[in-house]
Amino acid sequence: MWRADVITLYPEMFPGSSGHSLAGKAKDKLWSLNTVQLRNFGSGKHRAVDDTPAGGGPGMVIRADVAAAALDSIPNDNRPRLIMTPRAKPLQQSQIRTWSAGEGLVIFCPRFEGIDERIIAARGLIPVSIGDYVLSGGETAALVVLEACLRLIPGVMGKEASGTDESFENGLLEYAQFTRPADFEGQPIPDVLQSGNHAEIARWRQADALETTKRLRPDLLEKA
Ligand code: 6GU
Repeated sequence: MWRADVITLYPEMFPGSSGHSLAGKAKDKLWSLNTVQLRNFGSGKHRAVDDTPAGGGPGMVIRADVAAAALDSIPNDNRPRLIMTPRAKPLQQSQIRTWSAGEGLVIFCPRFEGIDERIIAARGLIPVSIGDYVLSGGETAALVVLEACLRLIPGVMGKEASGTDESFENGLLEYAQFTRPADFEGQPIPDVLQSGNHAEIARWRQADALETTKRLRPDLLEKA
């Protein structure tokens, strides 16, 4: 069973979106989730998990020793251990495929101004960002990683959706979709999609995917 351990000050944010829809139905059958309350590893009477930044400046920083204690409480198997932070390369679908095909993930969710940098080398953590903007904490980003991985676990999605005919899987954005009514407020469904000619439909979809990618994400084409 694919297993996620999430270290957080807000365990009530989990399973969140992963507890709904198809991933939710598969929970505890095809995958499992364990949350670890970082506060339980805090120091002193107040179980402090953070301290002031070395060198000064605003906010607070999570202590490396507290984070290490929380990480060391989780079975040390071969799962990748991620740390959610905007100080990382943005996540790619190819990486999600790899993680989804493995045994699971351990995900550390920082809060405050971040976490003592030394924890990354000390515990072999992989820094992961979900894009170029700033969130208040790692939890929503961890939910994004989970949702992207879970839908690729065999059996989580119905067989009508294989997860392979999708945006990014072939280096392009996905083609546009339509359904009834045939005319929506004066906008018709493209004729070819109603022709029943599967070769022509496949050609139209390939062209649409290419045109949309060129228009919105030319960077993807340069990479391909
Ligand atoms: Cl992983 N964490 C935070 N706090 N902000 C982010 C992010 C992660 N990815 C993009 N912005």
